[in-house]
Amino acid sequence: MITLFHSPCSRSTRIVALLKELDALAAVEIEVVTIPRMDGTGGRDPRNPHPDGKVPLLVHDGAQVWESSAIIPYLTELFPQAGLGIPVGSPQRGSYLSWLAWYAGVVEPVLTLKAVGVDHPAVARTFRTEAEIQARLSQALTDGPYLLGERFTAADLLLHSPYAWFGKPGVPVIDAWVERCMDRPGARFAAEFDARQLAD
Ligand SMILES: N[C@@H](CCC(=O)N[C@@H](CS)C(=O)NCC(=O)O)C(=O)O
Repeated sequence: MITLFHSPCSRSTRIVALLKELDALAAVEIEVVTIPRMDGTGGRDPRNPHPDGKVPLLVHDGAQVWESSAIIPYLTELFPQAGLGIPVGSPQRGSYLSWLAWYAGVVEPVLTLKAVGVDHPAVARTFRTEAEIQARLSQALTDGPYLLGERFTAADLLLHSPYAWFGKPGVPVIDAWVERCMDRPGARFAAEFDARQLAD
């Protein structure tokens, strides 16, 4: 049994989008839970077994998988027929894994700290800057519509997601890529799914 612990309009929304892209919605139960929100609403949900009370959390036959950058390759490998991951042996495998790890290790801290107004030289020295993130994405997107070329992969699904929340950065090549990713069936499904949850 596979369960995704999800809270609407959060980082787990991208995992709902991934399940749709993988055609795996029938195989994964989505458990909607509450989380403490930045505006003071919500709260930790006792039904959510995540050690920090966060979402997303995937539980597969009792084993927990946490962190989006782990959950995403876990699911693309469990449901490989959709072709959203890059398999072992492919020349693009290293690049694919690097994008996922770079998201967790660099993109999320830099964009989150910027969003809350933290600006310290040590942050730039350790992680680099938003401008450098944009330069890296722009460089990758000059070779094709997606990070790994012609095909949308789970790396695009993860890497574009902060711009889906915070807004497009105003860099034409990145903005166009974010729009392409937001226009995918997965992103559209997840937005409708969350809107239904919030309306209930
Ligand atoms: N790096 C984690 C971040 C998870 C995370 O911070 N999720 C937020 C929702 S957007 C959360 O659950 N916050 C509740 C809390 O901090 O207690 C991932 O990408 O999966």
